[in-house]
Amino acid sequence: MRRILVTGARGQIGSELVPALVERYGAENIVASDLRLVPGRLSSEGEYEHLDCTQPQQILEVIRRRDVDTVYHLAALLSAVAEERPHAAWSVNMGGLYNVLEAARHYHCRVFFPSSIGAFGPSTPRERTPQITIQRPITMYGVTKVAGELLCDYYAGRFGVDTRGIRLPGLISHVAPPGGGTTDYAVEMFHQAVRYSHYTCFLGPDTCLDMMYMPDAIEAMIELMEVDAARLRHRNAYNVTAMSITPAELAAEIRKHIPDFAIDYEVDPIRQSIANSWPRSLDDAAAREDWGFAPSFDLAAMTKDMLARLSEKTRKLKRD
Ligand code: NAD
Ligand code: AKB
Repeated sequence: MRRILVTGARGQIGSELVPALVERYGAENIVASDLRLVPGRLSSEGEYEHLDCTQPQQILEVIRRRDVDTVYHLAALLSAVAEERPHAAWSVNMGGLYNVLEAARHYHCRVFFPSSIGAFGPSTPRERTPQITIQRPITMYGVTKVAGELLCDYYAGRFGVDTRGIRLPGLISHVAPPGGGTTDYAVEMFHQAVRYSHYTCFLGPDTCLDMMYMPDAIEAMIELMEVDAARLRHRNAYNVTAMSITPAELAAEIRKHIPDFAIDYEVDPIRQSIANSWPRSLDDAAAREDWGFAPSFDLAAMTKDMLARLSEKTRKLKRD
């Protein structure tokens, strides 16, 4: 049985990863942690620790005291926030990862590291971006993701730490809001469509980016950490994707369910330039071949499910 620590657990991914881990391994084996204080703990959340990943002693202490053998290291600043606060992004994204890897080396833990499509840059082939290719990102977020991939590989090769990672696309979800990324538009569009039948998008209509529905991302993270290491030709990190879509295509899909949904565009030059430097579609053949990655939700299935769940949430709020 594993004892798992999740850092950054109050964020968009952690809010769904922690309950999934609790369901699979039992609440007594999961320790959620974040910089954010939690007012009350839910049984679906396992144990909770207030933990700042930039503080090495805190990580060491929690891992020792909780007898942790696996860390899902989610704490980070996302692309748009990182561009606004590059120094803080370096400190949290690189400093935090270094501290986690050092603690993992000391206590023989396995580490999951989520890289991103942000680990690529404008000189990367943008269509069907290969698993191994040019990685020269032009954002601080991307710099920390490439350096993070390399650092994880280094700890695996040099110290034998079992590090594994995936390059996640933009994640679409309905449980927790996204934390300040370039792909946040997709989540915002759903919320605004359900509430107001209208959305003003900060990326242009034809900006094509990879996306994935959260249940597929959670499944992929858990699967990758469970697979026999001998099957992994790559460690940090595997390309994964479920759909490559533009804001206009997402709006058209939403309109199939909400016919009066309207979208207009007020392009934010910073986030648009970040998006323009990222791939339009990833080649995830290596993940499919090595550990059986196979997402269940395409654009149509994801849209149907998102709208159903958000509508239910809205009805519940009105009732309460
Ligand atoms: P998020 O911004 O929603 O959550 C990050 C969490 O980290 C927050 O709860 C925040 O309080 C916490 N945090 C910030 N600084 C911290 C610190 N010093 N110590 C401890 N916790 C701290 O992010 P997310 O979307 O859940 O992403 C998690 C990871 O997945 C990140 O590494 C991100 O780069 C990566 N990722 C996310 C996406 C996506 O679309 N959500 C896509 C690709 C990669
Ligand atoms: C962001 O937009 O910053 C994230 C990501 C794709 O890494 N959602």
